[in-house]
Amino acid sequence: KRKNPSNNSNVNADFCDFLIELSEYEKNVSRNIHKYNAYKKAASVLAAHHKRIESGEEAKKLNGIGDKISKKIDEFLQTGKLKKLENIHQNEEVQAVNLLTRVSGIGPVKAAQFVRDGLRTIEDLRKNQDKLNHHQNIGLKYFEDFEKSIPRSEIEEIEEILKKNINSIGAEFSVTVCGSYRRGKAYSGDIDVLITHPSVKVSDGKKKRGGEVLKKLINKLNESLITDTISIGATKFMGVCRLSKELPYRRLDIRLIPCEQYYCAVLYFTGSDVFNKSMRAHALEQGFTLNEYSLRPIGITGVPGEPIHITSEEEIFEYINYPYKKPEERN
Ligand code: DCP
Ligand code: MG
Ligand code: MN
Repeated sequence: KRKNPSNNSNVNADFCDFLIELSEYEKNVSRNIHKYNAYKKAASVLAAHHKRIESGEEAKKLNGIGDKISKKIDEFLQTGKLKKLENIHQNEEVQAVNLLTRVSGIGPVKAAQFVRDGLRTIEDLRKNQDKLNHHQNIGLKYFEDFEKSIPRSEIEEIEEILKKNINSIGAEFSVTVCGSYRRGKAYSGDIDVLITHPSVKVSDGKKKRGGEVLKKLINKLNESLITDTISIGATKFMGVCRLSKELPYRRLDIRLIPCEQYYCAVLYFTGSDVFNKSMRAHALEQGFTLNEYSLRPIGITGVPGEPIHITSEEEIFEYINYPYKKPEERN
Protein backbone atom coordinates (compact mmCIF):
# COMPACT_ATOMS: atom_id res chain seq x y z
CA LYS A 1 0.00 0.00 0.00
CA ARG A 2 3.06 2.18 0.35
CA LYS A 3 3.91 3.77 -2.95
CA ASN A 4 6.30 6.56 -2.23
CA PRO A 5 9.01 5.84 0.28
CA SER A 6 11.70 8.03 -1.26
CA ASN A 7 11.99 11.42 0.39
CA ASN A 8 13.21 14.63 -1.20
CA SER A 9 16.67 14.54 0.39
CA ASN A 10 17.33 11.31 -1.50
CA VAL A 11 19.59 12.02 -4.49
CA ASN A 12 18.96 8.54 -5.86
CA ALA A 13 15.18 8.75 -5.57
CA ASP A 14 14.46 7.89 -9.22
CA PHE A 15 16.40 4.61 -8.93
CA CYS A 16 14.66 3.86 -5.64
CA ASP A 17 11.25 4.42 -7.21
CA PHE A 18 11.80 1.91 -10.01
CA LEU A 19 13.37 -0.60 -7.63
CA ILE A 20 10.38 -0.35 -5.28
CA GLU A 21 8.06 -0.83 -8.21
CA LEU A 22 9.96 -3.91 -9.33
CA SER A 23 9.90 -5.21 -5.75
CA GLU A 24 6.11 -4.78 -5.61
CA TYR A 25 5.78 -6.64 -8.88
CA GLU A 26 7.88 -9.52 -7.58
CA LYS A 27 5.88 -9.64 -4.37
CA ASN A 28 2.38 -9.25 -5.77
CA VAL A 29 2.51 -10.78 -9.23
CA SER A 30 5.53 -13.07 -9.62
CA ARG A 31 5.35 -13.96 -5.93
CA ASN A 32 9.12 -14.26 -5.81
CA ILE A 33 10.06 -13.23 -2.27
CA HIS A 34 13.82 -13.43 -2.92
CA LYS A 35 13.67 -10.97 -5.80
CA TYR A 36 11.30 -8.82 -3.75
CA ASN A 37 13.84 -8.68 -0.91
CA ALA A 38 16.73 -8.01 -3.29
CA TYR A 39 14.97 -5.01 -4.88
CA LYS A 40 13.79 -3.65 -1.54
CA LYS A 41 17.29 -3.96 -0.09
CA ALA A 42 18.86 -2.26 -3.11
CA ALA A 43 16.34 0.60 -2.87
CA SER A 44 17.07 1.21 0.79
CA VAL A 45 20.83 1.04 0.24
CA LEU A 46 20.56 3.62 -2.55
CA ALA A 47 18.23 5.80 -0.46
CA ALA A 48 20.83 5.86 2.33
CA HIS A 49 23.67 6.69 -0.08
CA HIS A 50 24.23 10.43 -0.04
CA LYS A 51 26.09 10.66 -3.33
CA ARG A 52 24.25 10.53 -6.64
CA ILE A 53 25.08 7.25 -8.40
CA GLU A 54 26.49 7.89 -11.90
CA SER A 55 26.77 4.34 -13.24
CA GLY A 56 25.82 0.74 -12.64
CA GLU A 57 29.42 -0.04 -11.93
CA GLU A 58 29.52 2.52 -9.14
CA ALA A 59 26.27 1.14 -7.69
CA LYS A 60 27.68 -2.38 -7.72
CA LYS A 61 30.28 -1.42 -5.14
CA LEU A 62 27.47 -0.95 -2.63
CA ASN A 63 26.44 -3.80 -0.40
CA GLY A 64 23.22 -5.33 -1.72
CA ILE A 65 23.57 -4.33 -5.38
CA GLY A 66 24.58 -7.08 -7.75
CA ASP A 67 25.05 -7.55 -11.46
CA LYS A 68 21.39 -7.51 -12.48
CA ILE A 69 20.43 -4.37 -10.59
CA SER A 70 23.57 -2.59 -11.71
CA LYS A 71 22.61 -3.31 -15.35
CA LYS A 72 19.15 -1.88 -14.70
CA ILE A 73 20.70 1.28 -13.33
CA ASP A 74 22.77 1.59 -16.52
CA GLU A 75 19.70 1.02 -18.70
CA PHE A 76 17.77 3.63 -16.72
CA LEU A 77 20.62 6.16 -16.92
CA GLN A 78 21.00 5.64 -20.67
CA THR A 79 17.34 5.45 -21.77
CA GLY A 80 15.40 7.06 -18.91
CA LYS A 81 13.25 3.94 -18.52
CA LEU A 82 13.29 0.16 -18.08
CA LYS A 83 12.01 -2.32 -20.66
CA LYS A 84 11.02 -4.73 -17.90
CA LEU A 85 8.83 -2.12 -16.22
CA GLU A 86 7.30 -1.00 -19.54
CA ASN A 87 6.21 -4.57 -20.22
CA ILE A 88 4.80 -4.95 -16.74
CA HIS A 89 2.85 -1.69 -17.09
CA GLN A 90 1.27 -2.85 -20.35
CA ASN A 91 -0.15 -6.01 -18.85
CA GLU A 92 -3.82 -5.24 -18.07
CA GLU A 93 -4.24 -7.99 -15.52
CA VAL A 94 -1.21 -6.72 -13.65
CA GLN A 95 -2.78 -3.28 -13.67
CA ALA A 96 -6.05 -4.60 -12.28
CA VAL A 97 -4.34 -6.66 -9.57
CA ASN A 98 -2.23 -3.65 -8.58
CA LEU A 99 -5.32 -1.48 -8.32
CA LEU A 100 -7.32 -3.93 -6.22
CA THR A 101 -4.46 -4.58 -3.77
CA ARG A 102 -4.60 -0.90 -2.90
CA VAL A 103 -7.83 -1.65 -1.04
CA SER A 104 -7.09 -2.37 2.63
CA GLY A 105 -7.83 -6.05 3.26
CA ILE A 106 -7.29 -7.19 -0.33
CA GLY A 107 -4.01 -9.03 -0.70
CA PRO A 108 -2.39 -10.13 -3.97
CA VAL A 109 -3.95 -13.59 -3.91
CA LYS A 110 -7.49 -12.25 -3.37
CA ALA A 111 -6.93 -9.49 -5.95
CA ALA A 112 -5.85 -12.04 -8.55
CA GLN A 113 -8.97 -14.08 -7.74
CA PHE A 114 -11.24 -11.04 -8.16
CA VAL A 115 -9.60 -10.25 -11.49
CA ARG A 116 -10.15 -13.81 -12.69
CA ASP A 117 -13.81 -13.45 -11.66
CA GLY A 118 -14.07 -10.32 -13.78
CA LEU A 119 -13.84 -7.70 -11.00
CA ARG A 120 -11.15 -5.30 -12.22
CA THR A 121 -12.05 -1.84 -10.95
CA ILE A 122 -13.05 -0.15 -7.70
CA GLU A 123 -16.47 0.37 -9.30
CA ASP A 124 -16.74 -3.39 -9.90
CA LEU A 125 -16.03 -3.97 -6.19
CA ARG A 126 -18.65 -1.39 -5.15
CA LYS A 127 -21.25 -3.31 -7.18
CA ASN A 128 -20.21 -6.63 -5.59
CA GLN A 129 -19.88 -5.80 -1.92
CA ASP A 130 -21.39 -9.17 -0.99
CA LYS A 131 -18.21 -10.79 -2.34
CA LEU A 132 -16.06 -8.77 0.09
CA ASN A 133 -15.44 -9.53 3.76
CA HIS A 134 -15.83 -6.93 6.54
CA HIS A 135 -12.24 -5.67 6.34
CA GLN A 136 -12.35 -5.37 2.55
CA ASN A 137 -15.65 -3.48 2.69
CA ILE A 138 -14.16 -0.97 5.12
CA GLY A 139 -11.14 -0.69 2.84
CA LEU A 140 -13.50 0.02 -0.04
CA LYS A 141 -15.63 2.49 1.95
CA TYR A 142 -12.56 4.58 2.80
CA PHE A 143 -10.52 3.76 -0.30
CA GLU A 144 -9.76 7.37 -1.21
CA ASP A 145 -9.02 8.47 2.37
CA PHE A 146 -6.71 5.53 3.16
CA GLU A 147 -4.57 6.47 0.16
CA LYS A 148 -3.87 9.89 1.67
CA SER A 149 -0.75 10.06 3.78
CA ILE A 150 -1.08 11.38 7.33
CA PRO A 151 0.85 14.52 8.25
CA ARG A 152 2.90 14.32 11.41
CA SER A 153 0.99 17.15 13.10
CA GLU A 154 -2.25 15.16 12.79
CA ILE A 155 -0.68 12.09 14.40
CA GLU A 156 0.64 14.31 17.19
CA GLU A 157 -2.93 15.38 17.94
CA ILE A 158 -4.21 11.81 17.74
CA GLU A 159 -1.41 10.76 20.12
CA GLU A 160 -2.56 13.38 22.64
CA ILE A 161 -6.16 12.17 22.52
CA LEU A 162 -5.09 8.53 22.81
CA LYS A 163 -2.96 9.28 25.87
CA LYS A 164 -5.61 11.40 27.54
CA ASN A 165 -8.33 8.79 27.08
CA ILE A 166 -6.19 5.81 27.98
CA ASN A 167 -4.73 7.47 31.05
CA SER A 168 -8.23 8.32 32.23
CA ILE A 169 -8.75 4.55 32.55
CA GLY A 170 -5.41 3.92 34.25
CA ALA A 171 -2.51 6.29 34.93
CA GLU A 172 0.05 3.52 34.52
CA PHE A 173 -0.69 2.77 30.88
CA SER A 174 2.21 3.51 28.50
CA VAL A 175 1.24 4.58 25.01
CA THR A 176 3.84 4.67 22.21
CA VAL A 177 3.05 5.59 18.62
CA CYS A 178 5.53 3.53 16.59
CA GLY A 179 5.91 2.95 12.83
CA SER A 180 7.14 5.63 10.47
CA TYR A 181 5.92 8.35 12.87
CA ARG A 182 8.39 7.28 15.54
CA ARG A 183 11.11 7.22 12.89
CA GLY A 184 10.46 10.94 12.49
CA LYS A 185 8.78 10.84 9.08
CA ALA A 186 6.84 13.94 8.01
CA TYR A 187 4.06 11.69 6.65
CA SER A 188 2.82 8.22 7.56
CA GLY A 189 0.62 5.64 5.89
CA ASP A 190 -1.18 4.59 9.05
CA ILE A 191 -0.96 4.91 12.83
CA ASP A 192 0.70 2.09 14.79
CA VAL A 193 0.11 2.26 18.53
CA LEU A 194 1.54 0.06 21.28
CA ILE A 195 0.11 0.05 24.76
CA THR A 196 1.25 -1.69 27.92
CA HIS A 197 0.48 -1.66 31.63
CA PRO A 198 2.55 -3.05 34.53
CA SER A 199 -0.25 -5.47 35.35
CA VAL A 200 -0.55 -6.90 31.81
CA LYS A 201 1.63 -10.03 31.80
CA VAL A 202 2.52 -12.69 29.28
CA SER A 203 0.68 -15.23 31.44
CA ASP A 204 -2.58 -13.24 31.00
CA GLY A 205 -2.77 -14.57 27.46
CA LYS A 206 -4.20 -17.84 28.73
CA LYS A 207 -6.67 -16.11 31.05
CA LYS A 208 -7.89 -13.74 28.31
CA ARG A 209 -7.44 -10.81 30.70
CA GLY A 210 -5.58 -8.81 28.04
CA GLY A 211 -8.69 -9.05 25.86
CA GLU A 212 -10.83 -7.45 28.55
CA VAL A 213 -8.34 -4.61 29.01
CA LEU A 214 -8.07 -3.92 25.27
CA LYS A 215 -11.86 -3.92 24.86
CA LYS A 216 -12.20 -1.41 27.68
CA LEU A 217 -9.65 0.92 26.05
CA ILE A 218 -11.30 0.63 22.64
CA ASN A 219 -14.76 1.29 24.09
CA LYS A 220 -13.41 4.47 25.61
CA LEU A 221 -11.83 5.53 22.29
CA ASN A 222 -15.07 4.76 20.45
CA GLU A 223 -16.55 7.82 22.16
CA SER A 224 -14.10 10.19 20.54
CA LEU A 225 -11.59 8.95 17.99
CA ILE A 226 -12.45 5.53 16.59
CA THR A 227 -15.12 5.31 13.87
CA ASP A 228 -14.93 1.65 12.72
CA THR A 229 -13.56 -1.63 13.97
CA ILE A 230 -12.03 -3.94 11.38
CA SER A 231 -11.13 -6.58 13.96
CA ILE A 232 -10.44 -6.88 17.65
CA GLY A 233 -8.79 -9.76 19.48
CA ALA A 234 -7.08 -10.26 22.82
CA THR A 235 -4.02 -8.22 21.87
CA LYS A 236 -4.75 -6.49 18.59
CA PHE A 237 -7.25 -3.91 17.40
CA MET A 238 -7.43 -2.93 13.74
CA GLY A 239 -9.71 -0.08 12.81
CA VAL A 240 -10.36 3.41 11.62
CA CYS A 241 -10.17 6.79 13.31
CA ARG A 242 -10.86 10.40 12.44
CA LEU A 243 -9.68 13.51 14.24
CA SER A 244 -12.45 15.78 12.96
CA LYS A 245 -15.15 15.89 10.29
CA GLU A 246 -12.95 18.00 8.01
CA LEU A 247 -10.14 15.43 7.98
CA PRO A 248 -9.81 12.04 6.24
CA TYR A 249 -10.48 8.70 7.90
CA ARG A 250 -7.22 7.04 8.96
CA ARG A 251 -6.12 3.45 9.52
CA LEU A 252 -5.33 2.83 13.18
CA ASP A 253 -3.69 -0.30 14.65
CA ILE A 254 -3.49 -0.72 18.41
CA ARG A 255 -1.71 -3.54 20.19
CA LEU A 256 -1.80 -4.32 23.89
CA ILE A 257 1.60 -5.77 24.78
CA PRO A 258 2.51 -7.64 27.98
CA CYS A 259 4.96 -5.48 29.93
CA GLU A 260 7.76 -8.09 29.70
CA GLN A 261 7.64 -7.82 25.91
CA TYR A 262 7.14 -4.08 25.53
CA TYR A 263 10.61 -2.99 24.39
CA CYS A 264 11.04 -5.77 21.86
CA ALA A 265 7.61 -4.84 20.50
CA VAL A 266 8.44 -1.11 20.38
CA LEU A 267 11.67 -1.92 18.55
CA TYR A 268 9.91 -4.18 16.06
CA PHE A 269 6.94 -1.89 15.35
CA THR A 270 9.19 1.14 14.95
CA GLY A 271 10.88 -0.59 12.01
CA SER A 272 11.70 0.04 9.34
CA ASP A 273 11.10 -3.47 8.07
CA VAL A 274 14.49 -3.38 6.33
CA PHE A 275 16.15 -2.19 9.55
CA ASN A 276 14.45 -4.98 11.50
CA LYS A 277 15.79 -7.57 9.08
CA SER A 278 19.36 -6.36 9.38
CA MET A 279 19.14 -6.10 13.18
CA ARG A 280 17.72 -9.62 13.46
CA ALA A 281 20.50 -10.93 11.22
CA HIS A 282 23.07 -9.18 13.42
CA ALA A 283 21.48 -10.68 16.54
CA LEU A 284 21.84 -14.16 15.05
CA GLU A 285 25.52 -13.57 14.29
CA GLN A 286 25.94 -12.67 17.96
CA GLY A 287 24.13 -15.82 19.10
CA PHE A 288 20.71 -14.33 19.87
CA THR A 289 17.29 -14.69 18.39
CA LEU A 290 15.30 -11.45 18.27
CA ASN A 291 11.65 -10.99 17.37
CA GLU A 292 8.72 -8.74 18.29
CA TYR A 293 8.28 -10.62 21.58
CA SER A 294 11.71 -11.27 23.01
CA LEU A 295 15.48 -11.49 22.83
CA ARG A 296 16.76 -14.96 23.63
CA PRO A 297 20.30 -16.37 23.70
CA ILE A 298 20.86 -19.37 21.47
CA GLY A 299 22.50 -22.18 23.39
CA ILE A 300 25.31 -24.44 22.15
CA THR A 301 22.66 -26.95 21.12
CA GLY A 302 21.09 -24.28 18.89
CA VAL A 303 17.96 -24.06 21.01
CA PRO A 304 16.87 -20.56 22.12
CA GLY A 305 16.89 -20.10 25.90
CA GLU A 306 14.57 -18.08 28.12
CA PRO A 307 13.80 -14.45 27.13
CA ILE A 308 16.26 -11.91 28.54
CA HIS A 309 14.71 -9.39 30.92
CA ILE A 310 14.73 -6.11 28.99
CA THR A 311 13.99 -2.66 30.45
CA SER A 312 14.74 -0.36 27.51
CA GLU A 313 15.23 -0.38 23.75
CA GLU A 314 18.91 0.56 24.19
CA GLU A 315 19.50 -2.62 26.20
CA ILE A 316 18.55 -4.76 23.21
CA PHE A 317 21.23 -3.04 21.11
CA GLU A 318 23.78 -3.50 23.92
CA TYR A 319 23.13 -7.22 24.33
CA ILE A 320 23.77 -7.91 20.66
CA ASN A 321 26.65 -5.42 20.27
CA TYR A 322 24.83 -3.33 17.72
CA PRO A 323 25.63 0.38 17.76
CA TYR A 324 22.55 2.18 19.08
CA LYS A 325 20.46 3.84 16.40
CA LYS A 326 17.88 6.47 17.23
CA PRO A 327 14.46 5.81 15.67
CA GLU A 328 15.14 8.51 13.05
CA GLU A 329 18.24 6.57 11.98
CA ARG A 330 16.34 3.32 11.35
CA ASN A 331 15.06 4.00 7.84
N1 DCP B 1 7.06 -4.54 10.19
C1 DCP B 1 8.06 -5.44 9.85
N2 DCP B 1 7.88 -6.32 8.83
C2 DCP B 1 6.73 -6.33 8.13
C3 DCP B 1 5.71 -5.43 8.45
C4 DCP B 1 5.89 -4.54 9.49
O1 DCP B 1 9.12 -5.44 10.47
N3 DCP B 1 6.57 -7.20 7.13
C5 DCP B 1 7.28 -3.59 11.28
C6 DCP B 1 8.19 -2.49 10.82
C7 DCP B 1 7.26 -1.38 10.45
C8 DCP B 1 6.17 -1.55 11.49
O2 DCP B 1 6.04 -2.97 11.65
O3 DCP B 1 7.88 -0.12 10.54
C9 DCP B 1 4.85 -0.92 11.13
O4 DCP B 1 4.39 -1.40 9.86
P1 DCP B 1 3.77 -0.42 8.79
O5 DCP B 1 3.36 -1.27 7.64
O6 DCP B 1 2.71 0.41 9.41
O7 DCP B 1 5.01 0.45 8.27
P2 DCP B 1 5.52 1.91 8.65
O8 DCP B 1 4.78 2.44 9.82
O9 DCP B 1 6.98 1.81 8.77
O10 DCP B 1 5.19 2.77 7.37
P3 DCP B 1 3.81 3.50 6.96
O11 DCP B 1 4.05 4.97 7.09
O12 DCP B 1 3.59 3.12 5.54
O13 DCP B 1 2.73 3.00 7.86
MG1 MG C 1 2.70 2.51 9.87
MN1 MN D 1 0.64 -0.34 10.46
